[in-house]
Amino acid sequence: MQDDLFGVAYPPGLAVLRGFALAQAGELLEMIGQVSAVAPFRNMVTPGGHAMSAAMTNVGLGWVTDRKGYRYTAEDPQTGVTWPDLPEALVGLGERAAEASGFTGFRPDGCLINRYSVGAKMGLHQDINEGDMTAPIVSVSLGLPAVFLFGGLNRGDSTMKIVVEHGDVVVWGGPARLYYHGVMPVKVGQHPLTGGVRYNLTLRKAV
Ligand SMILES: O=C(O)CCC(=O)C(=O)O
Repeated sequence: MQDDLFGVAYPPGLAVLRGFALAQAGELLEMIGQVSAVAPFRNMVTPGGHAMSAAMTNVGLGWVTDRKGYRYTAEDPQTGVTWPDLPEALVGLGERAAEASGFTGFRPDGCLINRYSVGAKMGLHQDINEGDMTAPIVSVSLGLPAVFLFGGLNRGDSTMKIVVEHGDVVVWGGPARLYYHGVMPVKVGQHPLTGGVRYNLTLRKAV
């Protein structure tokens, strides 16, 4: 049985695939470098006017936030240019991870790339901007470790703490698709491939 730091069992619909993306990590990091050269990482602003501590960019359909709200766009609002294509290798990784977690037929059309420097975090939130809630979310961790928080359908529900390391993939869908989740502040560290940074690739079926 899979469980969190404190031995709490994962809820139905949540899977943690340890090391699932390890063999592709180098390729993924190279892709992040290429993407960020044309669609730079930036600290987006929430509708409430707060800059997010994780810097973001996208491939495929891109998730964005600004004073106008949260949404998916085909173009990078910063440059007006279409987000870089979602690489087929990333689509394949998402499909295989979803399949291994019991979700068949997942075909992502967008991937948010989060970059966490030391101290960056992500508050508890639900992924609700996607058009197809039958599709799971596939979340790939690279570089420094982090504590991933996974709660329930209500913001105030208790959260489990799951340490996610380089190459781990977390998948949630079905009954857990709308569960609140977040990331605790990333701690100081050095990873041989990313230095003092954590990356997260979140594959979604946006439309
Ligand atoms: O960085 C992570 O592990 C999770 C990212 C996340 O929750 C999101 O992008 O919605």
